[in-house]
Amino acid sequence: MPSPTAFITGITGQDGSYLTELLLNRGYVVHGLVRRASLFNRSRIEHLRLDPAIGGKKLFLHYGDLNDTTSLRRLFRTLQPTEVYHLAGQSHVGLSFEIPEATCQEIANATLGLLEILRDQEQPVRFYHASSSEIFGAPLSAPQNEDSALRPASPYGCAKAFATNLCRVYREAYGLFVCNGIAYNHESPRRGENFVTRKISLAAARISRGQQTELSLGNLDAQRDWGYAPEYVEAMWRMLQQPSADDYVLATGESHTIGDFLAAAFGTVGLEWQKYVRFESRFVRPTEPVRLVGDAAKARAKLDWAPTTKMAALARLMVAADLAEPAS
Ligand code: NAP
Ligand code: F7E
Repeated sequence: MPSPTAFITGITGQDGSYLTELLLNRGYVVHGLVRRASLFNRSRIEHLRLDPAIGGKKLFLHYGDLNDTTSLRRLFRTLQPTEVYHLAGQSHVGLSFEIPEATCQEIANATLGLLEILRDQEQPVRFYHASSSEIFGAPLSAPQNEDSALRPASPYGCAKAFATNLCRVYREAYGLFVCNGIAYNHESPRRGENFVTRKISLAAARISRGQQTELSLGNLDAQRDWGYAPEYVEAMWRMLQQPSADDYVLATGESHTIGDFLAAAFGTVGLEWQKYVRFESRFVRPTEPVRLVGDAAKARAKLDWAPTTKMAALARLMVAADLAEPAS
């Protein structure tokens, strides 16, 4: 049997890097889309690319861009993937208020472009779309599940809601195998440094080493359902192994404030966060989801998936990883 072939958009991102490891471990040949940048943007997968048993043998990177459907179409024709994980896009909710057009172009229109390419494939292809809890934005009730109303509260949430609905329409209209993973926040030591959990874990590590004196943050009362990214990519893979395509909420079911995460992270290094955190209004968003907490009962029942790493353990492991990095 030939190895299954996966194509990942967003392979250089947090989730893309963990998913690549998972797929390689399960015998896949993995192809990833990378975009040209003025500085190399592959640090999260460099250990795989430089492994002589993997790079150029089981893992292949291809230049491209979500905005360039011609080259995406060509890649599909050449690679003939059996599974596509569409993870790429502008992923910062706060920044989506500053660059709304680029955000919507990359998330909404680019997903439409990929779905159109998918329609034209001759071989059967299974497609994962990285949807988000941000589609629920200002929810009418908590916890949210796959049937909750879409009430986005940011340009990012609007774009993800559009793409999520489009995936549903293409699944119904054309019988395509398209799944929405409606993921709540998932974090890790590979999280981008301008997301709140990583900002906090880095600050706790640096302050404890005397390399930083304070941490500027916005709204500390916001609540989030935080899980551990490697566990979430397992669910993405399981979705594409099902007999039929569907949508699944991926969440821990627990909600915590930014203050709770601060306490857990700074507690790891024996510091009181209140002494170091200062408010900075530029980190406050024009609108903010109220209480996002997910009900992952369907994923538990159908995918046999349940996240085990909860907020406090997550904070501890992220601070430990940042402490283990050489001081810079
Ligand atoms: P991430 O770390 O920000 O990674 C985003 C990836 O998209 C990177 O590989 C980035 O490339 C790539 N990308 C962005 N714009 C692109 C473009 N125009 N063309 C090609 N590639 C482009 O995000 P993540 O945390 O791994 O999340 C993966 C996906 O899940 C995203 O779509 C995100 O919106 C969604 N999501 C994430 C969470 C979460 O909590 N992590 C929750 C729900 C949904 P560069 O490396 O070159 O920047
Ligand atoms: O913000 C508050 C901020 O940027 C979390 C993405 O993966 O998950 C992520 O989006 C909360 C918000 O993540 C700062 O206002 C306070 O309430 O870490 P974040 P996010 O916006 O929840 C969803 C599910 C995705 O789909 C996204 O792709 O923290 N907050 N002070 C701050 N946030 C940031 N970034 N920086 C601060 O200084």
